[in-house]
Amino acid sequence: MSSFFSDIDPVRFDPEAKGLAFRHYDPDRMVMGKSLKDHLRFAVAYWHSFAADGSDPFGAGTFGRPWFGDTMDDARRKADAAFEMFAILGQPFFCFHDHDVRPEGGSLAENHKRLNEIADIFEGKMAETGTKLLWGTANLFTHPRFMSGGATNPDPEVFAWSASTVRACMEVTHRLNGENYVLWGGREGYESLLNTDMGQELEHYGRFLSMVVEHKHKIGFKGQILVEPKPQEPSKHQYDFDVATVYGFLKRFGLEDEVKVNVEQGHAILAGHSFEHELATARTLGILGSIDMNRNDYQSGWDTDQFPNNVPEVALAYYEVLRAGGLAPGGTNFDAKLRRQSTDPVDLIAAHVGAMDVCARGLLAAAEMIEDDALEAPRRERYAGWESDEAKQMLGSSLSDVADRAEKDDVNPAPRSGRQEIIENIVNRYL
Ligand code: XUL
Ligand code: CO
Repeated sequence: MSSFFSDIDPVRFDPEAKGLAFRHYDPDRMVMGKSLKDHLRFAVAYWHSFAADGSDPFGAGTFGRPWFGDTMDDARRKADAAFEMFAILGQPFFCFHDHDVRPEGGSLAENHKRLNEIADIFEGKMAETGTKLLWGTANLFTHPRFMSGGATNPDPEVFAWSASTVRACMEVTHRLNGENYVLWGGREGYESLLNTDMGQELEHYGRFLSMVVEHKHKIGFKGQILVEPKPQEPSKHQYDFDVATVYGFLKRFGLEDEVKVNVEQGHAILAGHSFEHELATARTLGILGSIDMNRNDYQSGWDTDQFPNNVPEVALAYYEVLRAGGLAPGGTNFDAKLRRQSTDPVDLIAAHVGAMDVCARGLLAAAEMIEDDALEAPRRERYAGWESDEAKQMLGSSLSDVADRAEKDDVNPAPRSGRQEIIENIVNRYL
């Protein structure tokens, strides 16, 4: 067993504690008929916590973990450290890409063999500890073969390689009882329109996603298939730009009842939206699947993947989640990484503990607003005019019928306040 976190005790809920403790996240606390643990369904992202090395475009890695290397022994040591951390945090879910958990082999067959060997280890540790898999995914973006995309690569052999990789990852996710399978198309997009056939790439992408859905049914995988929108980075333009774009794409290929979205805070900000806008869009369209919780820096303009620490923002995000009926079978995956100067084991634990507390505070505030009808009462009042039969009838009639009625009654509506500041003041009482 790895002793990477050996001097760190399991973290408990203790609002009065001086050291490392949950001050707000009491997993068993009941809110709106469910425990906080079941509402939030926290997951650790294997890539950021155990594979990231702290490098940035200007500097080398700073983390120097004892499992860094490209042998299967390193991969086993990494798995030991990961499950050690899950125990300290109270057995959250976890998420992984194939590339995070096993070293790259020289062929598809070798990659799949290695992935399955690590999955055997995960299977044993999951049965022992109770940690579950929120989702699995394939990394179709790091290796140079994917530099022009996976499913949208101009080279059909890369399309084929991607199909084999995704099939292996889906089947491992299924074997580990993963509750979702995610596709994030970081390289499914373009660098330059000058050398890109966008129409053909979109066709291929649609077909690829349809194949994934067909395979899900073929193997009896009951989890959700999720696409994770992001507008750019690493590609200049990604086809899954934001939730609305993904919905249009799903409609086009007839997949809107089969595929949902995994919405990430930082990606929403990169797309020029707020997190709650993206969540509200997904809720309204009926495709909210899961969330990647993190925080983007508002000045830098790139995807910084910091741990969340802004309670007002997180509260509005969970407000949308609760309005959508909750996250399950999705969850709250911390797609977040340590700053490169945070090099100690305890930094990794503290980052998750703080983030779990921030999410708990946000969810508690959101639940209270819902239970008090604090936002829905004024919202209902604002739209109350639409409750009348006359108003409802308009929606079933023609433009001329509505226009004739407006002219006959000589309607002349007076502006009514939207009361934004009053409602913002109401929200502030809950934070
Ligand atoms: C990249 C990102 C990915 C996905 C999984 O920005 O968010 O880590 O969550 O591939
Ligand atoms: Co993500």
